[in-house]
Amino acid sequence: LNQRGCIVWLTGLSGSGKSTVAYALDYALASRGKISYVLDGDIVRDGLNKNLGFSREDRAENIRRIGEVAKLFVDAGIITLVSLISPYREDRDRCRAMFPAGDFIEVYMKVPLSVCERRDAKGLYRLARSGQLKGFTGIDDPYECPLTPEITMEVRDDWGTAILPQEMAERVASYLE
Ligand code: GGZ
Repeated sequence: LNQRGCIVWLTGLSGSGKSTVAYALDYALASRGKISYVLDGDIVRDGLNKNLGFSREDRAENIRRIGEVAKLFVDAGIITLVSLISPYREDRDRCRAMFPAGDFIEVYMKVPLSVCERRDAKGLYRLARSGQLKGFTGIDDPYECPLTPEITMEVRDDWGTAILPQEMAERVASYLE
């Protein structure tokens, strides 16, 4: 294997583009001959974490388990891409502490709530705003942004031009190189 494992941890609001960037990065790495794998909250919550909801405790457990699974993948030499809202700093930092310094790359998807809400791909923000969905991150549940992420992704560059997911993925891939 011509690579070492490491973990790329994408955090941000629902609709901030974590999974889109994770899969674009998966593709960008594959085209560089690297083996990666996406651990996506949405998918893991369908299987391994089926018994977990969105309370403070359940989110902590969701993140802990995915962190542990990620550790196994990294030990196997895989570039592991984690896509989780992971709204609490404490939970993210506990996962960071499981890896040697430099092996945990936190990517903050810094997308304003208004933008995520306008996208509302699954209609969950609308449900949350109308009170039909309680405890939704960003609406009536907290999101604590990272204080010193390795990489911060914004939706637009300094000239106001939109940054595409593929460009974001390339940026992370270059960082990893
Ligand atoms: C936040 C929720 C909630 C609540 C359901 N709060 O946009 P999505 O739909 O596909 O991504 C969200 C996903 C979040 O799961 P995570 O495992 O990433 O969350 S955490 O890290 O906090 O454990 C959203 C959907 O689940 N969803 N209810 N109340 N997101």
